[in-house]
Amino acid sequence: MSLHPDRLAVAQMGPNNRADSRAQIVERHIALMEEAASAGAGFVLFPELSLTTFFPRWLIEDEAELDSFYEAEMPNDGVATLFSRGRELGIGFSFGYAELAEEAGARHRYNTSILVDGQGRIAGKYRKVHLPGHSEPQPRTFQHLEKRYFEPGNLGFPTFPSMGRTFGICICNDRRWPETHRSLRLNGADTIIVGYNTPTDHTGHASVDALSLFHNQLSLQAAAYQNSVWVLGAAKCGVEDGSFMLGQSMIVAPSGEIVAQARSVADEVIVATCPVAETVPYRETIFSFEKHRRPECYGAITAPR
Ligand code: CDT
Repeated sequence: MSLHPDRLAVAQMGPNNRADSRAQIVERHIALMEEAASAGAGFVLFPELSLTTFFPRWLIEDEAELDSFYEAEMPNDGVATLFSRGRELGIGFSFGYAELAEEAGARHRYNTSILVDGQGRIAGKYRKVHLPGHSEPQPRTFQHLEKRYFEPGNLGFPTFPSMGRTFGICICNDRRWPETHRSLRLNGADTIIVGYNTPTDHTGHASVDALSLFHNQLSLQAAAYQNSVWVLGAAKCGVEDGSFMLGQSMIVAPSGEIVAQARSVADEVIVATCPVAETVPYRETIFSFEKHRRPECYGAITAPR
């Protein structure tokens, strides 16, 4: 099978219900990875928290039960087959997971995503900076307790040269902030990858909820155009444990145009040819957002709140 480094895939995932076993979920990753490889893709992106259900929708007070959603090491036995199949196929991949880290003798919880190259080596790691939701339960059917279950990422916005391009990773809510994408681009990214779990009933305003799909598309297209980068978005979607999450996974060119988009809210692979060279004209035109920036005027952006 000949995989091309310019061919990139997004593996949108349907729901991971709480009753699904890790083995079943990893099997689905492998089936999607194989489909991406048979379409010639050298890299495939999976969603945020792709190994579990989106557990921040519940208040979980039992520490051991909460721990069961986290990975204390990566890779681990539960994902070994995914890493070995990626190595066999020579395909790189990225997926999100809940990370339980030991730092300076203390336990820390992060919403994390890693980049793995075609040889199965971890080439990069990112911890979500913009955590949405709340830390205390609210009077609502589904919670969004990311602020309770995760600490804000402490790795900044690093980028990772790998597989012939420079990847920048962000996670879900991060995609709504122009600062995320600008930081990644200024740090050298030509390709931004973002996995997400976006419930469509969470803002508290029906008129805002009604525009969930539009805002997803707007964020990804603006990020691509305003930073002259490729953007890949991978949803975990459909009805997961009773909560509906939007799909609309897509690949966006540096022009801001959508070049591939999922049509379902289930497991689905989309693929596009994404040459890094296509970022160049957008960096070189009269509109070059890099060359003509005026950071001396942007102090308000980085001033403490
Ligand atoms: N997972 C995640 O970050 N979801 C958010 C929705 C939060 S609504 C409180 C998102 O930006 O899609």
